[in-house]
Amino acid sequence: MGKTFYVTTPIYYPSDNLHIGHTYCTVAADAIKKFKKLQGYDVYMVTGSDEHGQKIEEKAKEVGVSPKEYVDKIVADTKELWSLLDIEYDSFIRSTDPIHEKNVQELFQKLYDKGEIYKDEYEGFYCTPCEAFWAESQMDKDHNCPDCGRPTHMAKEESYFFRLSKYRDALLEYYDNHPEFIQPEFRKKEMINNFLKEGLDDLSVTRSSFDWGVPVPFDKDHIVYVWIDALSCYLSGLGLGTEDESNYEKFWPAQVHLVGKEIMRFHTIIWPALLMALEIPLPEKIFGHGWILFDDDKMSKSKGNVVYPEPIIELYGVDALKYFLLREFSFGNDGNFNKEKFMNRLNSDLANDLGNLLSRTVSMIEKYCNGILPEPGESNEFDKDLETLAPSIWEKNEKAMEHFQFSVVLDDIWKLVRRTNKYVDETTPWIVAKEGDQKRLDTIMYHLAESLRVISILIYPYLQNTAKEIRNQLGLPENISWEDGKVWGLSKAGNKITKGKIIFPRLDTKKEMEKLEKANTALFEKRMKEKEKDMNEEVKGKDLITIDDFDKCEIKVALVESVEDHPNADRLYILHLKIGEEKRQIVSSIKEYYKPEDLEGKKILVLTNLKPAKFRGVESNGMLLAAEDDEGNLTIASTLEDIVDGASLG
Ligand code: ME8
Repeated sequence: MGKTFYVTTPIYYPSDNLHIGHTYCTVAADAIKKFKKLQGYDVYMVTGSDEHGQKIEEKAKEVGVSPKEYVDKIVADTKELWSLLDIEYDSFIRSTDPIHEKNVQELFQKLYDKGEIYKDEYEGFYCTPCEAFWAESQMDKDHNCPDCGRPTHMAKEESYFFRLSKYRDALLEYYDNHPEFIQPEFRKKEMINNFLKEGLDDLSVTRSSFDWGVPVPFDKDHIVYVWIDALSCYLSGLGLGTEDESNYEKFWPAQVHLVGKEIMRFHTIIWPALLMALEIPLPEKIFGHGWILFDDDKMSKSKGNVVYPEPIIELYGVDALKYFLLREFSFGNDGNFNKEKFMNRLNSDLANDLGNLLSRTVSMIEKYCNGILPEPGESNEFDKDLETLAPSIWEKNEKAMEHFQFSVVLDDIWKLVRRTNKYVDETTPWIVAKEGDQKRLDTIMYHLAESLRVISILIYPYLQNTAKEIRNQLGLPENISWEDGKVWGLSKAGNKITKGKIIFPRLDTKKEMEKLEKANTALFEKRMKEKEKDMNEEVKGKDLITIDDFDKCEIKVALVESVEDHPNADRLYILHLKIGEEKRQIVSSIKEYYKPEDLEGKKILVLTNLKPAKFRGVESNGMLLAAEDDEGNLTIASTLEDIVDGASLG
């Protein structure tokens, strides 16, 4: 069996459309998948959606749809986004997938049967968005959640508890024996100092205050804590519990879970402890990356600073976004998103360096060699320099990718891109052409094309489309082999070179920044409006009644036998009615519209099962029906043809 590699993204909450921060992690996981695949690994990638929990339940309630309906739309948008970005995931696990819900129940039952879970009562500070209880000692003086920084509130509930406390020493020992388990290294220190040093409390692993979750199999009043539900998606995503568990057997344990820094605690403490309790092997590595900030602040809808990936992709392409995300930020640390930085990267690295290198190479080969890749002649020192540099990059790339240092990887590749551009300036082919030295010209052209061939292999995991386009223009086969990037001289003389599109046009930074801002705001507003529309439909829905509601009203035809003035009110009449066998009186404010003789002997419609009420001391038993327009004209409702009093409406 070949080498396997299992990589996961977090299982995102579909509480809102995903933004550039979520895209970051998924693009990184995808780059790892493509890189490892190129290296010959059998790779499996799981992503998905974490659909249960109070936060989603509340969001759905806000717009008046069921939680499942609410998440379905966002999950569809998410899948579309991943497809737009050519994300090669193998499985998209939804925590509402029935097979996953079954797995959660079975894992929970197993923990309970083993005595790892027990029932007790919990009182403490609760963070609704994180669905976590916190001890006083873990919070700041304002009782804000140590994970997300939002306020907590006091909550008390009966709960099942996982014996997390008993795993503290085992975890520390595991970290010692597996120094690469938590990456980057400084995150391990954070986990130990912030959580493990003081000792661990047992973990509340059920909720009874809301319903949207997987029920505890033996106690239907409780649902399973959303984090057990979410984390075990990494197992369900491999097909655990299905008829064919071969992928689970083949790929578990994972080589790496990529997660944002704020969920490291769940992945480096709770998840391994649960796996230890379940006697399931632990993942090899948890990598905690930093946040993409916006002007040093966390992106959030309420702050209105959310950056969506879709407009960037639409305006500048998938590869521009991927390049920026992976090159600009150092993967383990926080970084600032800034449109100007984005435009600058695009102009300098993509348009000026790579785009320019491709277009001038292809143009020159067309001009000097009739669009056919020539046979190179003898190499001089400049040529030799390139011949050694190009195939040396892979080694650096492999090293940097051991720690997922995408920015280092791309920086090294761009050293080759720039070196090759410099090679053009050094070798001055236009002068060589003037001198008529075709052999030298052939050698230079070959070196340029060959360097681009190597570049096309190196960039493939990060910039797949660009790699393909370069290969296309150079007449290279679509198939890419990592090994081919280690060797100089594999381009075949005689290849047809075809000038294609400009891969990255130069942009007017100022104009484009405005354009991007506008497109992002438009999408933000569109999404807000869609939500409002859902809400309005819900409000309208509230005004509608069912036939059962209508059936509750008893409306009958009544004969007005006599009408008298109310003794204590100028505007009221007392109407004496006969409704079949029954006699009753109602008080009505129609005095200004009708004289008693207009009404006496007439048949009108009356709501007869209305609770009796007193008007200025006189009892009214029912209500006559009348229509009134905006100008205050009023007419009493009656039937079209005559019908016996006591007849029911319906
Ligand atoms: O935490 N910068 O889901 P989530 C970088 N359902 N990354 C960001 C980011 C930003 N500004 N914002 C979000 C959850 N992310 C749980 C996970 S896993 C078993 C359950 C990324 O939708 C980052 O990877 O809140 C973070 O960890 C993830 O989105 C959180 O997504």
